[in-house]
Amino acid sequence: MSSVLVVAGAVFANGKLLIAQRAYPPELAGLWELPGGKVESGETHSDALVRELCEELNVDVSVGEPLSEVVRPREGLELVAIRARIVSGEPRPVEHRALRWVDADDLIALDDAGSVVPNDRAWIPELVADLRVE
Ligand code: DCP
Repeated sequence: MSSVLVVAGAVFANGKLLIAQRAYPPELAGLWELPGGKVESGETHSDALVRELCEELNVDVSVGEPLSEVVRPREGLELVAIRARIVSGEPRPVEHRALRWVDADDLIALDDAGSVVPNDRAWIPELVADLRVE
């Protein structure tokens, strides 16, 4: 049985975190996430994140350290979030409904409102801690 690994980018700039609003599937549409996608065979996590953020945001990123929380919502699915910074390009919502730069309070408010993709909620404490020191 093959398992699916998803990498998601925690992109920081100017003291804020970039989040993206999903357009699909219907049960996730309108909710905010760290942008990313599935690691393809032969790719490292870092390769996959660079490719996904190029495809989804049209930016080049440099990849940093992963968050410590690995999300395993069910057997065969694992999500890893990795810190990244934009090297070139201005992010555009190529596949998402919208993009937003948030500070710690914005992120907490979105979570309290039930507007964060369920799998990504586990990363919020670590993201908030990072934002507080950005
Ligand atoms: N996912 C998530 N949180 C994220 C990113 C993804 O919970 N921050 C989930 C949603 C999907 C799965 O991971 O169930 C794969 O995400 P995408 O659809 O964004 O990934 P791809 O772009 O690789 O998939 P596809 O090309 O199939 O649309």
